[in-house]
Formats: sequence, structure tokens, C-alpha cells
Amino acid sequence: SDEKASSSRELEKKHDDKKDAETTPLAGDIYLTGSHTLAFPSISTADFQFNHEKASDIIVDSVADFLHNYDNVRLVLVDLSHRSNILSLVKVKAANRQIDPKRFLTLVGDITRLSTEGNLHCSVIANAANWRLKPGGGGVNAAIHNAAGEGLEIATKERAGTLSPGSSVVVPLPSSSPLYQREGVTHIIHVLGPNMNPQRPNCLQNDYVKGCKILRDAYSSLFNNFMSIVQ
Ligand code: AR6
Repeated sequence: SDEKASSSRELEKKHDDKKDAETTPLAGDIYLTGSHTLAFPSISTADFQFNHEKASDIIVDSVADFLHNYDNVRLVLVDLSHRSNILSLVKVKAANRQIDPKRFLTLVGDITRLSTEGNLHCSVIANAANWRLKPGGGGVNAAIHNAAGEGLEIATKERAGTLSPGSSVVVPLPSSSPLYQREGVTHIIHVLGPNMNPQRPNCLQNDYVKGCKILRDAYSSLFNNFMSIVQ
């Protein structure tokens, strides 16, 4: 019976070791909790028809700059499909720039289901919004408003009525919101990017000098607003 007891202790010990291995964060990840992670969609590259080569350059530049200036934060670019052109472009360019893959991830998934379906805890998510900050309109804006419920629309109105291209606004999500309860999202940052779609307001008619500047401003506003939440 002694033998039995010792072998069962062995088993318990093994079990504990395994548990430790599973729960101990990697050295570089120790400070990277969900509250230090921002997930964002590629601004302006679907409904707003912004050029993907140019947008991917701007994303990688903006991310590299930001991560150079701040420690202990992590950025995640999300898109819905494995065939996402923008994700492929950004992945290659980020690797070429030797951006730390632990601090900048590209992820296929629904930005409103990162925790439940992507196993990524992330308390701040960005939205590619419209200038009226209204729900609907398709794309990621509709998905986020649908997932968050009308609490988001109300909370947004308290913060801002409209948004100008290249700027962003932080909206704390009410704790009653399904997106808060299910996914642990505490803040939405609405971002308005440059628009190249003639069917939408403020179309830049392929003026990429203006467009690129506005997209850079949009990401820098987004990342600065993210830091204002984290700090
Ligand atoms: N999860 C992750 N990424 C998504 C999701 C999702 N649920 N849905 C779309 N994307 P878009 P824009 C990706 O069109 O080009 C709206 O109607 C999508 O594949 O949402 O900035 C607003 O009201 C793409 O990579 O935003 C504005 O009027 C990215 O999100 C207008 O569209 C952005 O696509 C804004 O256009």
C-alpha cells in the first residue's frame, strides 16, 4: 500500500507539474494581460475601398512606432477570413520589419468573439466607424453594434455626436452590455478612416496624399487613445 501511496503521489506531482507548465506565462508575456491588449480591424480597407498595399504599409509603420515607444502592450490586427489580403500583406511586412510577433499578432476571427472563439482576452477593441457614429452600415461597425447592444449607441452619444476623418473616440462599454459580459470588452474605440468610396460621405476621390495622411492620423489617434485607457 506504501508503494501505491507513493505512486499516487508521483501522479499528483506529475499532474501539478503539468498544471504549472500550462498556467505559467512565457517570460515575455508576463505583463501582457487582456487589459493591455488592443484588437483592431484594418481601418478603411473594405467598405471605404482604401488601397491595401498603402494601408498595410501604414499599419506596419504605425505599429512599429507605437511598440517602440511603449512596453507591456500588445496589438492584434483581426480580419474575418483566412483569405484576407490585408492580413497576408501585413504579416509579411511586419516580419520584414522584425516586429516582435509576441507583441503584434495577426488573427483570423470575429472581433466580437475574440475571447469565446479566439481564446484571446482583450478588453479594448477598435471599430471602423462612420462619421455619424451610427449603428448599422454593414462591416465591423454593424458587427460591434449588434454584439454590444443599444447600450453602446447610448454610451457613444454621451461621448461624441460625430467624428472627423483621422480621429477616434473612446467609449466605455456599460457592464450590462452582452459584449462586456460575454467577451470581457470594457472599451470600444471608434475610429473614422479615410473614405475612397464615392457612395459614402467625404469621398477623397483617390487623393492618396490626403488619404495616407488621414489613415496615419487615424491609427495614431487610436493607439494614443488606447494608451490613455491602459495608463
Ligand atoms: N471582425 C473582424 N473584422 C471584421 C469584421 C468582424 N466582425 N467585420 C468586418 N471586418 P469595414 P471600412 C473587417 O468595411 O472599410 C461601415 O458600414 C473587414 O474585412 O467594416 O473602414 C461603417 O459604418 C475589413 O478588413 O470598414 C462605415 O460607413 C475591416 O474589418 C464604413 O463601413 C474594415 O472593413 C467603414 O468602412
